[in-house]
Amino acid sequence: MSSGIEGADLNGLIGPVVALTIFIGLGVIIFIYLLKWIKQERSEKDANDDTSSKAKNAESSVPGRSSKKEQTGPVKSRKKLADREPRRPSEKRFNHPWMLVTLKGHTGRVLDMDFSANEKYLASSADDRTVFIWDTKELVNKDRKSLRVNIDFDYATHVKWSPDCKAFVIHKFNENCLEVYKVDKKKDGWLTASKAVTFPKGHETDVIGMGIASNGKFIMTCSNKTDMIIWDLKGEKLVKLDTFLMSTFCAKISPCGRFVVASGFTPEAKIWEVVFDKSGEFKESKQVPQLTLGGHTSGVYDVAFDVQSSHMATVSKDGTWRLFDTNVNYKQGQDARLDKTGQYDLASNCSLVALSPNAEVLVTATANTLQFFSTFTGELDCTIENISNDHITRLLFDASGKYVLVAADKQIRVFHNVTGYRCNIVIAKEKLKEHQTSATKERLHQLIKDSEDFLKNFTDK
Ligand SMILES: *[C@@H]1O[C@H](CO)[C@@H](O)[C@H](O)[C@H]1NC(C)=O
Ligand SMILES: *[C@@H]1O[C@H](CO)[C@@H](O)[C@H](O)[C@H]1NC(C)=O
Ligand SMILES: *[C@@H]1O[C@H](CO)[C@@H](O)[C@H](O)[C@H]1NC(C)=O
Ligand SMILES: *[C@@H]1O[C@H](CO)[C@@H](O)[C@H](O)[C@H]1NC(C)=O
Ligand SMILES: CC(=O)N[C@H]1CO[C@H](CO)[C@@H](O)[C@@H]1O
Repeated sequence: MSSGIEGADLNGLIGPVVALTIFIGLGVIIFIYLLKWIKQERSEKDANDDTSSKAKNAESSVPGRSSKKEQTGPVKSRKKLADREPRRPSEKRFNHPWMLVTLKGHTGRVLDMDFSANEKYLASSADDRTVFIWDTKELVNKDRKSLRVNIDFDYATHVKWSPDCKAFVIHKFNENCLEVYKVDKKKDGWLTASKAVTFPKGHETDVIGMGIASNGKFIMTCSNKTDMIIWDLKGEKLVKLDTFLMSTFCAKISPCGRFVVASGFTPEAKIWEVVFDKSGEFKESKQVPQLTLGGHTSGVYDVAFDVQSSHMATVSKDGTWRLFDTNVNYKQGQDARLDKTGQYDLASNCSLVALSPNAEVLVTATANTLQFFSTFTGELDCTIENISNDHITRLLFDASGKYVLVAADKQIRVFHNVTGYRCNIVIAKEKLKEHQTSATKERLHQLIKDSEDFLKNFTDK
């Protein structure tokens, strides 16, 4: 409008001065429009960026992140470019009533997670050359503490805590070897970590499994071929095993620290006992055929344990999971017993399984889908889809069984074990049908009530 008036003036009267005014006026108008447009863009972006402000604050509270941005100009500008790209909907907008919080801080794919035995810390590793240590007490808090440990020229495919919680061990991808980091308390109560020991290289090909026995007696690594190594904690090889699985997909140590398990191309998971003599010297590792977890018709992708190593679960390429009772007298020739089996959504060529500490809930992950099963009924309770663009890399229950942690892309998402509360009710009602003392009855009724109260918050499946 104003430009119209000034345009009329120009027709009649003074030349250059007015022309200049017009020029400046137009400039100001354009500038104001631009400002408005930018503001709008921003607020839209903020609204979309993250529905959970908790997670967002958490990201900014991670020490080291902001300083990294300041140091490295190129990263900053690259990030800006990325912001302008069209948003990939499932990544940015994913939310679910069962999801409690998202742990952000990694800038690469999260590859592994592990809780310390004292339950105080969660360690996570990613291909961004970092290991993060999170304070578990404050996982839900916006101001949760975390420590970022840089891995020089390499990244950790696996990270595990030592049983005394004073060190963690990583497997480095490029060098293909283990490295131990000492963890110390600082004066303010939080932690620092420093490189302590590097083990010699043990395998020629990629390592697919690594663990530290809870009794502190050995470390296990296994390659994607068939070679598994049992190490002592100083980095000496105690023994090298052949898994005879053609190729190995999964290798783990049982929570009790007595067994190692491996699965792969063949349709069963095999178990070895790692034996030490009374003086603590390594004696032998021998396969326990009674505990072989079999019955699948195709390769076994993953194996999981409950907290007492009395149940083990497998997921297979044949589209089923199987839960075994392994609390048997195998020395007397008793075999592991099949407890329950079920079908899961097999959408990719690598699936994961996790078992709640009390073995009542079994969770499978395949591609970017999670499925929760009750092992009491064997039924599927809930499917959560499209958690991320990339496939899920790790699944982990916390020690209380309240939460399931899911690593995918750069995030760790924490879900409520809602299925566990539903199981509580079903199992308690089942127990009430039997003869019980009045104290037990009261306890069961209380458990049912508490679980129902909790579930009121999760009416939306
Ligand atoms: C095993 O690891 C090697 C690299 O060390 C890789 O080239 C190969 O593809 C892997 N095999 C499988 C089956 O993943
Ligand atoms: C799984 O399949 C994808 C393609 O569908 C392939 O790129 C990948 O290497 C496969 N992974 C394994 C472990 O076979
Ligand atoms: C998940 O993604 C697939 C493919 O993009 C889509 O068909 C499906 O509807 C999505 N499911 C949910 C629950 O968003
Ligand atoms: C249900 O949600 C409310 C509000 O978020 C919360 O105060 C309450 O503690 C929750 N109940 C349970 C049993 O978790
Ligand atoms: C299977 C399982 O561990 N369920 C647990 C889920 O969380 C509730 C609340 O802590 C527990 O009571 C369940 O045992």
